[in-house]
Amino acid sequence: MEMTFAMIKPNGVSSGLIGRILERYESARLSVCAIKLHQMTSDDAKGFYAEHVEKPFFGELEEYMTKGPSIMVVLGGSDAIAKVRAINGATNPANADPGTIRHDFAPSMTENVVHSSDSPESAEREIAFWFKKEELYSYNAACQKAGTVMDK
Ligand code: FUP
Repeated sequence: MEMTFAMIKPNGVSSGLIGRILERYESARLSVCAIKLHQMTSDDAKGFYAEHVEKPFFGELEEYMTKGPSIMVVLGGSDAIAKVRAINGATNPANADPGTIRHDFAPSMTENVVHSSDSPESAEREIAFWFKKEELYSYNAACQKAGTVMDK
């Protein structure tokens, strides 16, 4: 079992896609181990996207990510990191396969509706970035590591 961090970005929330997106994750036998609605501040965006702060697209990314609340969610299950990346589709929706969230719902590269961790290291960092230990619940096998993920 593995845990990953996923996010339904502001246009996903404001377009009423929360239910449809979570349905895709849950249908892939992933469990919600933690969840909240949160509007990113500029500091949040700079910290979360630290690797992109110096990139030319960062201004646009920051404006988009801070314009409304996002759903922050920790998903647990077998192969969770790769599964969520596959369900989300390619970063640029123009390259996303039919049936992926970005193909079906994303209008552009910047406003690409969802995010998810790309490695065990980024999952650990991103879960700890958005959640306190007591916000993670270990109620089944898929979320069993939830309570210990931040003990390291
Ligand atoms: P991903 O791992 O799919 O979330 O994508 P990245 O970490 O590479 O990029 C984070 C976000 O920056 C993307 F979701 C969209 C945005 N981005 C751009 O707008 N232009 C780029 O060239 C690269 C990323």
